[in-house]
Amino acid sequence: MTFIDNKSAFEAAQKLFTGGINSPVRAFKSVGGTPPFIDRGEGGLVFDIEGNGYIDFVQSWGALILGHARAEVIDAVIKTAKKGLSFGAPTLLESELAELILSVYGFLDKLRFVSSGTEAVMTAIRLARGVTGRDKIVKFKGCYHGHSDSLLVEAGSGAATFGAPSSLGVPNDFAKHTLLAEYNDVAGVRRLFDEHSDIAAIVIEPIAGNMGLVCADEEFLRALRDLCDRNGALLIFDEVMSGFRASLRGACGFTDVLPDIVTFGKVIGGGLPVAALGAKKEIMDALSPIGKVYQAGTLSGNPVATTAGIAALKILIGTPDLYETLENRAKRLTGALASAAESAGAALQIEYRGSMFGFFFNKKPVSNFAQALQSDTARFARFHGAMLKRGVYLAPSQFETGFISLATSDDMIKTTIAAAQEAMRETV
Ligand code: KE4
Repeated sequence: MTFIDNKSAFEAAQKLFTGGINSPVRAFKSVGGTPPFIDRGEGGLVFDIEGNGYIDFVQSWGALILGHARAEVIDAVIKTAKKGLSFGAPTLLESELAELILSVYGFLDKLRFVSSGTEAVMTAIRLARGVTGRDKIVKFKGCYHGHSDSLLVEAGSGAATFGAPSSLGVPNDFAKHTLLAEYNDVAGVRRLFDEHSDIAAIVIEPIAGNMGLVCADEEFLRALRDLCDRNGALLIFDEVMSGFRASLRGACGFTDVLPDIVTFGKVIGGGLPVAALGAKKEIMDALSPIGKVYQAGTLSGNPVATTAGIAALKILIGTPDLYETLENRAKRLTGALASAAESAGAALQIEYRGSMFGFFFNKKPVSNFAQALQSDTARFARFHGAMLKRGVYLAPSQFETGFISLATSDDMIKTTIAAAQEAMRETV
C-alpha cells in the first residue's frame, strides 16, 4: 500500500483498524483533523508521508528524550539485531540495562522487565496485592496507568479525552476494588483509609502527565507515604512517563519521598518496548519463580529493545548538565507561551517539570482532574490545529504532556514561539 497523502492513508487505515489507529489518542478525535502519518524522525523533527516536517513535542509520548534516530542508539540496535532478535532466554543485555537503572534509582534492589507500561503497573498492583494479602487499591482521578482492568476506572489520558472516565468491559467486581481520590487531596485519601482496612497500595503518577501536566505537592506525597506506613499499604510511583524524563531520577529527583515500588517505561526503552517495575528484594522476590505472584512475558527484556535502552541511558547518565539544559529550554518555551497567551488575551495555565511541560486554556490554576476538566478544550483543539499548520506537533489532546528532547534545538524553540504568537491570536 503506498499513499502520498495523510487523508487517503487515514481513510484506508480506518478499514484496517478501529479509528484508523492502534492507540486511541493518535486518532486526533479530540482536536479534529487528519493525523499526519509519520514517515521518519530526525532529531527534534518528524516528517509525514507528504514530506511535511514538524517540530515534535510528543516524542513517542516521552520516550525519545535524545530525539529521533540518535546515531548511538540506532547503531547499537543494528549491531544487536544482527545477532538475532529474540531468544526467550536470559541475556547479558537485560542485566546491563537493569544495572544502569538501579545505579540511578539506588533505593531499589531488583527489577522485572516487561514490554509496556500497562504491564508494569498491572504487575505492580498484583505484587502489592500479593504481598499485603489485600484487594483494594487507591488511584487518583486523572491519573492514567495503562489499560489494565483495575486501573481503567476514571482514568486520565485517552479515556479522559473521550469523556468516558471508566471503560466499558471492566467488570464491576474489578472496579469495586479501585478507590478513587482527587489528586493533591490528602483528606480524601485519609478518608479512604478510615473507611477501608484492606487497601493494598496507593498508585500515583508523582508528576501527573495524563490529565495534562499536574504536579503533586510535596506535603501531599509525604502524607501518602505516612498513610501507607501507618496502614501497612505500599506506595507505588508510576514513573512510566516521568522516569529518566523529568530528571535523571524522574519524579524522585523532585521529592524526598521514597515509594515501595516504581514502574518505568518509555525512556528506558530508548524508543523500543521496554518497561519495568522495581522494589526492594523482599517485595520483588514475591514474584514468580521465587514467590507466588505470577508474572511472565515472551518479549520481556528483549535483547534488541534493551540495547536501545542501554544506549540511551548511557548517554543520559554520562552527559553532565543534560537535564539542566532540557529544563532551561522548557522554561524558555513555557515562559514565551505564557507571554504569547497574555498578549492574545487568552487565559493560560502553564507549567513545566524538567523536560516535561503542559498548559491548560483555563482561567484558574489546575491542581487536580476536576479543575483540568474545566479547561477550554475547544480552544485547545483550535490552537493545536493552528500550531500543526505551522509545523509544530503538539500532543493531540488537552489531557497530555509535551516534551523537550536533547534534539529540540534553540532554533526549534524560537520557531515554536513565533508560531504560538500567531496561533494564539488566530484562535481567540
Ligand atoms: P503503555 O502501556 O502505553 O506503554 O504505558 C501505559 C502508561 C502507564 N503509566 C503512565 C504514567 C503512562 O503515561 C502510560 C502511557 N502514556 C500514554 C500517553 N499519555 C501513552 C500514549 C497512548 O496511550 O497512546
